[in-house]
Amino acid sequence: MARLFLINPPTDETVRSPLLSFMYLGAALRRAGHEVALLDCSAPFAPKELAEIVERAPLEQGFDFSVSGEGEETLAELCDALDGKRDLHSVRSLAFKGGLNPPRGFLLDLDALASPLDALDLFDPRWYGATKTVPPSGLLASRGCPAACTFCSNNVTGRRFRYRSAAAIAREIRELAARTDFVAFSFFDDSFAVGRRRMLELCDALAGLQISWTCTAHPAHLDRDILRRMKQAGCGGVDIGMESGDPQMLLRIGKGVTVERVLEVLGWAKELGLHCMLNLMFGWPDETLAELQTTVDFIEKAAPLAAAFNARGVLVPYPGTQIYDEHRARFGFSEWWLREEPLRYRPFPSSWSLPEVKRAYADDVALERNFFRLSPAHLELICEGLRRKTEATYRKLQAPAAPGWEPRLAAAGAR
Ligand code: B12
Ligand code: SF4
Repeated sequence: MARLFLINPPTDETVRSPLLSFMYLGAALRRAGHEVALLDCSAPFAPKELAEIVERAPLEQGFDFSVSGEGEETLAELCDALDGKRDLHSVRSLAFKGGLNPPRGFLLDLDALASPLDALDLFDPRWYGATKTVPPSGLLASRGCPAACTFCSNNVTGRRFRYRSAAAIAREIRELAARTDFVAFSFFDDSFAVGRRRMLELCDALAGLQISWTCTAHPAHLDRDILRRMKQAGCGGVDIGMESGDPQMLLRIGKGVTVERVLEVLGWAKELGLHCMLNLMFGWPDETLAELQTTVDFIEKAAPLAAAFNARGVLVPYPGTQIYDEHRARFGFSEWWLREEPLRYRPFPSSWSLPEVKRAYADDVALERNFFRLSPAHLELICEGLRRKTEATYRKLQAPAAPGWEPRLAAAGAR
């Protein structure tokens, strides 16, 4: 048996609920017979100072192993190898000094994973300012996304779509409701609504559970009927990724959706009382001022239908994306994350005042970094786009909510 201490490092923005990745990893390690403890330093009241962390887990600088991709099997096998039960070279997706083992591929049978709830007791409620078990703010119904947006960095979960059975998800929700005050959550899936038959089964299983949830979905997978079923199953809001309001740019970034479709989806969602957050990004490589202006103008066009717009949204060329590979040499940002200071997004607002919302919506460190060497005119127009997203969202927050609509701000977000 190996003894593990998982540490989630402190983050500028605090995270107020147990980390889903550590729940999956902790549960997998326990099932494999290892002993686990953890510390979520991103929680508001968790120890954050190095001295306090070292007191719990004697730390040395550096690392001996690196795990790539989904970690459940690899980490458990690494522990077995450290216990002398298997050869290090047999642990796929593991790298170490003198060894780079082949990748294991994506985990295919998600229902076979140990339940993440088996590790919920490892999170101390006091880290989150609570006295009893805090439920996670997100669950997973699937991993992966079949789309191929050129800017998306979902390397860990990848393009291969895998999903859990509807019954297993409903069971997990029932168990959480029995163990905690669990009433609302987000599905953290890359792309929630893939597969019509799957969606209908899942909505049937969720209906009647007395829960409220949100998700992120691709507009191509949403129609009026699916949205209606989602609403009946407790869905309160959907984040949809559009990213550009310009038809040519939508093709260039491989978004796989048209402007007309997005407007239709927004209209259906509004009709049904679903809070639809529209995600738009700015600063694509070689984006012309006219293309950028089209997106900025689109904000006003979508505003009567969308319930909110995402905060920030200036493109970052993350490693592993097509945009990074194609443009890194020309713009000189190869391995920027090793050579430059980390991008430190400033914390999101906790107050609903207009100045705070404005500050947070426009406060995009990627604009200052200017990866794609945009001209001053581009930068000014992007600022105008950020302002318009803020104002349109703030107007919505101020307006009396339609039945079923809950005002909420875009989280720091996945895109
Ligand atoms: C929820 C979420 C957030 C939440 C996190 C809240 C919380 N309590 O978890 C918030 C809103 C804070 C957030 C913020 C950001 N996010 Co985010 N987020 C996600 C999201 C939707 C789900 C994460 C999740 O729980 N996945 C489920 C778990 C099971 O998977 P996992 O986390 O990948 O963990 C597995 C492996 O990574 C690995 N693993 C993880 N930890 C460890 C540790 C060890 C020791 C080992 C061996 C293995 C291992 O094993 C795990 C199990 O298989 C993902 C997209 C996605 N579907 O994964 C994006 C995602 C991770 N986010 C992303 C981004 C870009 C951001 C932001 C930078 C956005 C921004 N511009 O501000 C910030 C960064 C915040 C930070 N300080 O790091 C990108 C990451 C891109 C990249 N390559 O770095 C993703 C992939 C979305 C995307 N497609 O672009 N995010
Ligand atoms: S941005 Fe969204 S739709 Fe596009 S590949 Fe990534 S997860 Fe899929």
